[in-house]
Amino acid sequence: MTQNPVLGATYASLRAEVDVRDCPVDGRIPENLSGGFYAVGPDPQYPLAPGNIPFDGEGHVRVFRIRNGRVDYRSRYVRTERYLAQDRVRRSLMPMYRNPSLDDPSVQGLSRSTANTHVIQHQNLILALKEDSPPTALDLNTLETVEPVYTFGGQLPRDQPFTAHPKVCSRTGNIVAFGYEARGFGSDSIAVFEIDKQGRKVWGAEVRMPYVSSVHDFAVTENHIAFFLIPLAIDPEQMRRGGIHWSWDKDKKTFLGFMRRYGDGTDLQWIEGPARGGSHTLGAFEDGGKLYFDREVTAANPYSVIPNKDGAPYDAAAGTSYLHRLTVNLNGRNSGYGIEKLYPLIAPLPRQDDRYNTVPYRYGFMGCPDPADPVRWKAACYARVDHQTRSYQLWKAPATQSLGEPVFAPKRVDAREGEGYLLGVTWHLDQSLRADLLILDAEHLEDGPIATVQLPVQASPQIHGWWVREDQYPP
Ligand code: V55
Ligand code: FE
Repeated sequence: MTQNPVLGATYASLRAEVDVRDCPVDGRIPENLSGGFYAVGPDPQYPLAPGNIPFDGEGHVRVFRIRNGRVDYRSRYVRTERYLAQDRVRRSLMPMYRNPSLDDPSVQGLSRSTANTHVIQHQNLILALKEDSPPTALDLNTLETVEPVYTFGGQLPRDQPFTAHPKVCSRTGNIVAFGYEARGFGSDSIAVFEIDKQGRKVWGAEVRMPYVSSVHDFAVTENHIAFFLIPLAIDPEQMRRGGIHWSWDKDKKTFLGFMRRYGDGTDLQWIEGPARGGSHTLGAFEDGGKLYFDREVTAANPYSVIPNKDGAPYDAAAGTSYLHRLTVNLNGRNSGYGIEKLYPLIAPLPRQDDRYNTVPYRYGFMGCPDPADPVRWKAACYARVDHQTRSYQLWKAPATQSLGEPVFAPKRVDAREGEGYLLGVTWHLDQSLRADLLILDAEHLEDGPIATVQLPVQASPQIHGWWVREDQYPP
């Protein structure tokens, strides 16, 4: 899943569901840190079939619940329809990533979701997300699965995909989301929609993309939605041979698309650019008639586990991502889009203070290799970038530690942007991957962890995580 050995332990399979009450803490949990750090990753229920990829492991969710200076840890597999069917017969029934043609006949009509990519909170639920399917709803406190296919009470079609990277609108608190291949497997349709805090769908539009691409993430601003379409395209021929959904087709173009929020989608413009890759948005906003879309961008195929269509071997240097700022004019004509590299840090999983998902923002946080020796990934760092000064702060972990994607937790509901803590899991490469939760002061990363919460075991695998503030827990 990743070409580097330092972040690699993040994806090590575990299988065991774990409960630990009162984890030992080195240092002190800050008094103003209260809430839950949730995360999910693929943890294959049964061994992956030959040719399958780690993106297809079943989702395993975990939470560090922090309250009154104490930390309880819990992890549970997501009981998706797929998980439950496989559990009954004790074997894999959907053996290939996003290729239903090899499925066991007994699972026809069931959701193929692994729920393994991201988690967000909605009311008293954690929604575990996989971009090819609707969410799976888990109890916020217990992590027990309460609804394997969550449709917001029937407001979304049971077979409509839901992105793993919804945004929470900074002004309304609405969940802004989309689903691609929305009109069925392989369709070029994208459904874009918005759900308010009460769970009501308040807006929806449908648009089409120039070709069927993996639309992993997107950008939302006050009045606009933007997509970055990369040449990671559906490959029907490869699927007929029993392979995965995607291959990298270097002959396809990259497009930046933007449209009005709350419109009917007919204003969508796709602007063509040179072939680039990359998956994740850091932040986005509009200002003075321009839309700014900050994201990681690679020169070519970002994934070592996804084949190049022309059969070329994976090119690690071309697949390395850096933060870039993409710019378009919202009003005038666009003959292309602006693209500027922001920092020399390798940053495949950048995060912001999530209170700023749709508005101007200043800071980004990420795990990255030591910039003094980025290619060899000799050590992992947590970094904060500052767009105002175009500079960064770093904490470098010991070389025996791998770091997962961090989340930002504000010190108070109304704390300044970036005033808070950075939380991330570290796996000890020299202790059979035993893990700790690290808590750093987000304004002084270079000081290193102010508290280390110890697990007795390996943490379950992680792709993405989410912070739920204490005031966001229903009473
Ligand atoms: C990603 C991860 C996935 C997936 C598609 O990081 C894209 C990007 C864990 O699964 O299915
Ligand atoms: Fe992602």
